[in-house]
Amino acid sequence: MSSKFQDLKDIAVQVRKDIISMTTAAGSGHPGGSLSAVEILTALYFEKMNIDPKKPDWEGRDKFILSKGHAAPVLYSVLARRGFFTPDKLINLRKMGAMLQGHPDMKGTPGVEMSTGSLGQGFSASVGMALASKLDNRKNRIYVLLGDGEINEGIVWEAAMAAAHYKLDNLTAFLDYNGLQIDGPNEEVMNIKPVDEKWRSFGWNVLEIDGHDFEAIFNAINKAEETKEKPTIIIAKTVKGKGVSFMENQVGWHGTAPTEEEMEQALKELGGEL
Ligand SMILES: Cc1ncc(C[n+]2csc(CCOP(=O)(O)OP(=O)(O)O)c2C)c(N)n1
Ligand SMILES: [Mg+2]
Repeated sequence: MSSKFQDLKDIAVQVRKDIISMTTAAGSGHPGGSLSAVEILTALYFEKMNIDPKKPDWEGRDKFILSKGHAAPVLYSVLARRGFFTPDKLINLRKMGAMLQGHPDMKGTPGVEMSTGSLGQGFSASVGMALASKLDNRKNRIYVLLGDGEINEGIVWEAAMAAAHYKLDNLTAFLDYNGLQIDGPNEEVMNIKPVDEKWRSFGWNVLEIDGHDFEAIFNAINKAEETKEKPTIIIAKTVKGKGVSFMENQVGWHGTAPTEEEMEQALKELGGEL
């Protein structure tokens, strides 16, 4: 089978398989919100971002911050498959003393730009990074991924206000709009609607896309790059647990690892020879 973006689609299958295998081996972790973000991270790391896996600290690099740090498995898989470290490390997720801890650690893992997990803080840090790049006249871009439950945090809105105030057009945020958070739908836990109007009123350029469609993701990233004087948020409609039938849109898969049998079913469904 071949189509536009077929290589990226193949990588996305591999990343989904990694997420399932890693969390099963760990016996814990967050598959649902990792699976919903696969296409966004794949597009950034394999196509869009100006990065060098052999020089993770190169000054001119673009940066990605996983503000919803619990989705660490998707970040680790993409970093490994892109060459920041070898994929054999993935299976040691969450093991005592291993490099890949439950939430990203910027001091322990090549390619991790910010330690995250306390919701809202990574976004705030990304705003600081974008401001620093502007002040230093660097041409790099800063990308950040927020969860839709995450934006319940007050710190998010303080940072959003600052990003607009400082006209941080080098900052592109993604909202992983999967409709669910830790223990229920957003509407029940803390309603975020109308989410587009909220960001617009904070001074952001707002785009809305299907977060599993590579073409839509690239178009939106390019539009963000062309937008001057404003940061952009790409509200990406996604499915929590995407790709595994029994995980899709199920809140229970937020922070639960698959059993061996569930892993086998999931890997079979994902298919492919990868
Ligand atoms: C400050 C803070 N409060 C609470 C938590 C616990 N927590 C972890 S994930 C999560 C829900 C996040 O939902 P969402 O952002 O929608 O994530 P996704 O659906 O993408 O997995 C919560 C409340 C946390 N990590 N940090
Ligand atoms: Mg969510």
